[in-house]
Amino acid sequence: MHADLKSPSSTILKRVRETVDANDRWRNQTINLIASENVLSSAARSVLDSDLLHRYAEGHPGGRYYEGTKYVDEIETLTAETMRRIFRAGWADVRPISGTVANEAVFSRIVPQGAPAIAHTVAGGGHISHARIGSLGKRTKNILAWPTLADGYSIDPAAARDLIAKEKPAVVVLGRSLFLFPEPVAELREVCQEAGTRILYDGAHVLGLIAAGTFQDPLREGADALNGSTHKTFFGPQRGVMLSGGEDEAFCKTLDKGVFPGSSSNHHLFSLPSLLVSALEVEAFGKDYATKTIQNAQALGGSLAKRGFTVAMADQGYTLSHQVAVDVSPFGGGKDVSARLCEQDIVCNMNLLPGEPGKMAFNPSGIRLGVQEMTRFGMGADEMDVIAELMHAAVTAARDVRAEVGALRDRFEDVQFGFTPADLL
Ligand code: DSN
Repeated sequence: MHADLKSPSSTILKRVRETVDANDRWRNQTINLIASENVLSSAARSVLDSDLLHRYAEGHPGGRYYEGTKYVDEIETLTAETMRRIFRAGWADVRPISGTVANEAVFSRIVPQGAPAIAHTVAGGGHISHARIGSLGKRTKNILAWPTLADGYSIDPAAARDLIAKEKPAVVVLGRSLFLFPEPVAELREVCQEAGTRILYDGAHVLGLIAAGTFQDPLREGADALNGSTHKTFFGPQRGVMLSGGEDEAFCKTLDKGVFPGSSSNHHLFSLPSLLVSALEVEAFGKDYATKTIQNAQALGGSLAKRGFTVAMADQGYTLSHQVAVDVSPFGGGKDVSARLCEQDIVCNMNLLPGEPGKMAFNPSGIRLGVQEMTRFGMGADEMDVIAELMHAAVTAARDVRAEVGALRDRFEDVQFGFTPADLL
């Protein structure tokens, strides 16, 4: 049936197609440095559009509340098995539909109302779900900030141990959104055990690096639970995952209840096969990809510094992850600079710098850059240097760089480190 060609709905329908196509065309011409995003392989994309878009599957394979789930049961079982294998985890739940939903599932079950907790502040790079105004804040407002060293970024392990021993928090949250260096999980393990404190490691940003063994190994170092989103350095579709060692069955059962019925019912089945394909890609290509991603982040930091930018944590080599943070206050601050870069087709976000007060969140000094997507398109250190040059030209308004950005992207159009649809046949 065709809509009346003069009706408002027909105009809007046409606009839906136009905007989606325009976004596709534009994003293919941009250098995307948003640190929380990535792109799917052609194989992982090819299984997104299926009948599973329409279906429900509450509970677990073998214990569903709906009939008709025999095929999704198989996919879900294989996905959980693959995740357990990749992370050497005794227990995995692949049902959370995002990292925040995974966090909600943990907080809702292990944090008694009003109990003390320790997490990074948003100014300290923490995620909004760890904050008083976020998911953890629904359980408790008694959220203490991690004490930091003079660099304003690193947790002070001695002061942190004292704080845990004194407050005996229900949970401590490690992992952040501005995530440059590993967290001191091993250093805090013993005091947490003595205090009856659970360690939640939010590995959303660095999940692909953890999978590859190139960052840190939270479950071996002492984290009780490892949560993450599956679409940043772990380059799958937009979902979440919860992992645990599995030795403490009662704890895993508690987490399981936190996912269903605690924080989700159906779990967006259409993207589960895509997660399985992506997880198998992480297993096959993840080490090479993660190694190159970290090298590229360090190269971008060096190339920006060479051009006069102040890159955060320079004395510690800028980063051991996919991210770098840059002080752009001499060029007008993070809000203005990120907007100017976007006008030139270089996409990133404004960000508080380590040590900067939270009240500056809407006009911070910094920008956060993530190289994980450009690395997946096959870029290396030479391209990082070109990106630094284009950013410098854009930020100093030396010239319009959109044509150069587009030309660079034209050379890197195909997603690497993945399978093709033919590999699924
Ligand atoms: N806040 C997002 C980020 O780090 O970009 C993730 O949820």
